Amino acid sequence: MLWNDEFETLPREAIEALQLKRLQHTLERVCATVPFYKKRFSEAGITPGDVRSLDDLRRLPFTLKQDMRDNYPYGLFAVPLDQIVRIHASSGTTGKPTVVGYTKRDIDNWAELMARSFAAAGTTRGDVIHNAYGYGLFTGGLGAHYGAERLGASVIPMSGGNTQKQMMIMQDFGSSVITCTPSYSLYLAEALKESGVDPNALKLRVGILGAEPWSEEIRAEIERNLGIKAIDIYGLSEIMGPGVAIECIEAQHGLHIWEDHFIPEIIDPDTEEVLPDGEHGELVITTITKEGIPLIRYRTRDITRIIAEPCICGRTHRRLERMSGRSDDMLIIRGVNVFPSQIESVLFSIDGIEPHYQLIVDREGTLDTLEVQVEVNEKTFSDEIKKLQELSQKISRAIKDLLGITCKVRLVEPKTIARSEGKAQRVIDRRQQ
Ligand code: DLL
Repeated sequence: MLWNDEFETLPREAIEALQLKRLQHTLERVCATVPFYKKRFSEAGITPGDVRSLDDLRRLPFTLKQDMRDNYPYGLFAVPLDQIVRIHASSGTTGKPTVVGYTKRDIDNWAELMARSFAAAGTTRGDVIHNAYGYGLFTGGLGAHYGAERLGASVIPMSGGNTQKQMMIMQDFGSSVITCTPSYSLYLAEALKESGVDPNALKLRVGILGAEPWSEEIRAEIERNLGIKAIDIYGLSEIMGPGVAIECIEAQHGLHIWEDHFIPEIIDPDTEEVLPDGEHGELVITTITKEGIPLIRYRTRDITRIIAEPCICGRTHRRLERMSGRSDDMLIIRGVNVFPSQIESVLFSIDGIEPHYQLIVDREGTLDTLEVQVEVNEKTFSDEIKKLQELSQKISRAIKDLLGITCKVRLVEPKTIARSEGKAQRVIDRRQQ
C-alpha cells in the first residue's frame, strides 16, 4: 500500500530534479552554518555553486563517523540548539558516541517516512503494532513509535526485554505487527514455543525487522516459526534512524530507499570511486531534507548494491539489496554496535594481562554471545585461582560498564593465542548469517 502516492511514484526525472534542488539547498545551508563543511569544501576547492548536476556530487568530500566524533557533541549541527527538539546517540560507545539532533520538521519527516515504511510493509491503521525496539538514545524505539502513530495504528510501546511480559501482551492485546531485531524475533518464537503457545493462534502477521544484519535463511526461519511475513528495514542514527529504506511486502526483494530525502551512492571502499548501479560496494548517503544535522556523502560502511530495475509494487524509488556486511570491523552484538578497539581499550587498562586477545562471537540458540579470550602474563598466571577469577570478573564488569553487553571472559596462558604475521585476527565471528 502506498502512503504518499505522489512522492512514492514520482517519475525518475522528477525524483532527480527534486534531488538536485534539495541538494543544492542543503549545500548552501551547510556551508553557511557548519564551519566543518565550509572548511572541508574550501580545502577541496569546491563551492555549493559548482554542483550543477547530481553527477557533481562525487566531487564533494566524504563525511566519516570519525568526523562526528571529532565534532562531538553538537559541532555538526546546522541550527542552534533552541531549534533542536530531540537528541539521539548511537549505541555501544561511551566517551564519544555519535550524536544527532532533530528539528521539529526533522521529527515530522521521520514520522512521515516511517509511516511510509510501515505502509510499504503492508501494515495499516487497523494494526496493533507491538514495538519491541529499545526506547532511549537508540533511534529504533521512538522512530518506529512516531511512525506507527502517524500511520494511525495502535502502537504498544513495549521497548526491549522482559520476554514473558512481551508474550502476555502479545496474546492479550492482539498484536498484529511486531517491530524488533531479527534475532529478538527468533528468540520470541522460541520462548513462545517453550511456553506452549502456538504462534499461529496469535494475531501476529508481519514483522518489521532490522538494526542488524540477517539473511534469507534467517528470514525463512522467522517466517516459519512465527507464521508471519518478515520485512527488512534499514536505517542508521546518523542519517535519521529506522526508515531510511525498507522492503515492500509485494516483492520482499530489495529495500526502497526514500530518494526524495536521501541520495544513495555506492563506492569502492578502497579506491573511493563511485560504482555503477548494480555493483556491490559501500553505501554512501547524502541527506537532502534534514535540518538539524544534514550529512554530505556520509560513509555508512554498509555493503550493498543498488537495484535500479523497476519494482512490481509501482514505487519508483530504487532499491538497496539486503546489507551483506560492513567495510569496517564494527560488530553488532545483540543490537549493540561494538568496535573491537573499544574492548581492546578496556583490556589494556587492566593490569596483569598481555596485549593478545581474541573475540569470539557466536550464537546460542537465537542470542548472540561474546567470549573474550585474553592472555595473562606469567606472573598473573601463577596466581591462585581465586585471583584469576577476580581478574576475569573485573574485565567482564568493565566491558559491561562500557558497552552494556554481558560477555564471558576466558583467561588463557601466555603465548596461546595465535600470532599472525599480517593483520591480527582479533575477531572470530561464528554466527551464521
Ligand atoms: O540500527 C537504526 C534502526 C533501528 C534500523 C531499527 C532498523 C530498525 P544504529 O544503531 O545507528 O541505527 O545502527 C546502524 O546498523 O549502519 C547497519 O550496519 C546496521 N543495520 C541497521 N539496519 C540493518 C539492516 C539503527 N536492515 C547500523 N540490515 C547500520 C543490516 C542493518 N544491517
